[in-house]
Amino acid sequence: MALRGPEDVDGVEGGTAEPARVSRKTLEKTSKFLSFVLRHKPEAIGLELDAKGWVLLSELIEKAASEIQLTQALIERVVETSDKQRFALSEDGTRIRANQGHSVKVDLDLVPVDPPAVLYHGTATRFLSSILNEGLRPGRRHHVHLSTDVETATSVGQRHGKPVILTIASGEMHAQGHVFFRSDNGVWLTDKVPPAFLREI
Ligand code: HQG
Repeated sequence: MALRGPEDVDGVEGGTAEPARVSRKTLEKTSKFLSFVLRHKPEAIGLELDAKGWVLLSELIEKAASEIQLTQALIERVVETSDKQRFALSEDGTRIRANQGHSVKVDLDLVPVDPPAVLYHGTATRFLSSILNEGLRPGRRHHVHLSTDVETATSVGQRHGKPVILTIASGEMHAQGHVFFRSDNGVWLTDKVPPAFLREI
């Protein structure tokens, strides 16, 4: 569910210790913190992810306490409202993990899937010549991240500077043996994209 604007302050249900309302700013700050510890640096708060990237909410709340005040209701709210569905709760609601984007080693049980004929990657103009030379590389993440639409790719690219969009001949790559995955939140992933399959829009 997308938030409607800075004035959006939907209520948090349940739990007497909970604030009645939580601001968008709090949701964003919490989401960034969760991305940091669940994707990149769990050890920063002495947390250990299991092999599949999950942690107990109770342990996360306790270990994060010196940095940020979390509650179960706030975490659930962040999971629900994340524009990119960055996080998942376990079926019994006791554990959380990031859906993708990790730099720490985790096994997300990704299953190879046939990609659409074309996918998109948004990047910044300053990376373009290097990318057209070397192809797309995963950097510190596990995979190269690709989108099904130009709009998403543009917002991903904007995070790094002036955006530029590349089309990926994913159907052709797949036919030539490259493996694709789709994360639970709909991001397409592959190990690398050689320059021959890239085109600037
Ligand atoms: C670039 C966000 C030079 C690449 C998004 C990108 C995504 C190269 C940057 C997710 C290169 C890496 C990932 C090469 C790639 N030479 N630059 N050969 N190959 N690059 O942040 O794809 O909001 O690690 O183009 O939605 O931007 O965090 O990857 O610009 O799904 O949830 O190196 O992060 O999700 O940057 O974004 P990143 P990304 P969240």
